[in-house]
Amino acid sequence: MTVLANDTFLRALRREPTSHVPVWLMRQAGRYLPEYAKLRARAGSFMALAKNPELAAEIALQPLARFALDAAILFSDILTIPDAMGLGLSFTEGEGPRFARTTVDERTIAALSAPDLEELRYVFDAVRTTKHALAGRVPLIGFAGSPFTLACYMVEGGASADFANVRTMAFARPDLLDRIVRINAVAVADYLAEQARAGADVLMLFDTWAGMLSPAAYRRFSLAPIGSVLERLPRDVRTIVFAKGVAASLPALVTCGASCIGVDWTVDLGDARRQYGDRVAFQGNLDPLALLANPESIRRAVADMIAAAGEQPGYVFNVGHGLVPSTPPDHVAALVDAVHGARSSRVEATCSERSGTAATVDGRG
Ligand code: 1CP
Repeated sequence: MTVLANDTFLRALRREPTSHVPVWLMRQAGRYLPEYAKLRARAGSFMALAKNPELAAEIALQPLARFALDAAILFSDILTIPDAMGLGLSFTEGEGPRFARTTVDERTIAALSAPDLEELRYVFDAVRTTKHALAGRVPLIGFAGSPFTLACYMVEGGASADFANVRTMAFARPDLLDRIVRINAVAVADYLAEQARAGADVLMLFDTWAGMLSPAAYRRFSLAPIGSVLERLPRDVRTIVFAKGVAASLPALVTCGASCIGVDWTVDLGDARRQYGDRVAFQGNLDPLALLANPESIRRAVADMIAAAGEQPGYVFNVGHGLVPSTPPDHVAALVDAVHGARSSRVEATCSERSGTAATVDGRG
């Protein structure tokens, strides 16, 4: 039984009072850290890092050595699943991901199936190694792409400014897109459940391209498959769904079944918390570009955000999308300190009686 030294993040996901606002940052391990760039250069490719459990664990812990973050995230990528489906993933320097094969027509889509989890064993090994290296310091987040966001890359064959092919498919052959997201939902659920078995404390879905769809198409091709993923996960594991570009669909999103909703900076956090804060926890939602401004503006932005979030339990500070590569590490330090400095005195009294209680992974539900 693993005892967590700091379970503030899990408490916030359970909407329990916390002694400080927990904070972690999407893409906290990555290209803005010189120590990452060094390892990346030595390994030669992103996949060489992701497929090596020791290196993946080392990278996941790099930001924790610098900043007092309240959670670690597995070092991997959302595209591991389509790779294991046989689409042939590679990452080209500066250009992002590329698939050798796409799923665009009747034949390739008919041939598609959920991957053998054995093909993804390196991910579960990375979870186990990272969990061990953390030694109970903070919880570990396991993750996957949402069925729809994965479909975007599978149909397009890589990154895209507009994902024109998948958006066209939603009209021309909705039956084919339904099949892709249905298969992805099974794959993602099995993959996340296995990450939980390997030691992940929290499971997160990244729906980065949700905003490519109309509200009705979003419900059909993204939210419904997310619902079926969440239904298949073990009941005792907390879940986060991050969705970008769907502020208008928030009323539907909060009913998806996740413990926590991650929102981008176009969502009014105060409104969201007032309307839905008694039902789900929220995570977000500072524009990651705020971190390129000076530390004084960062501190002001943090104070404003925490004021907007209000005092109701169930809030996790984060950015509204991943940190950009040009983020100065010093600015991340200023942000984390500002989050931890805020509000801590006000709720201390509520939590002091609990502080002696050791949290266990078993008690995370
Ligand atoms: O060149 C390199 O070193 C590779 C850059 C890189 C890194 C550091 C990629 C390629 N992936 C990752 C790690 C990663 N990706 C993590 C773990 C690190 C952390 O968060 O600390 C996570 C959670 C992801 C998730 C991810 N990958 C998403 C969802 C989150 C988001 O940012 O929207 C998406 C869309 C991807 C696809 C992907 N992988 C890599 C790149 C450059 C991209 C984006 C491609 C695009 O622009 O469409």
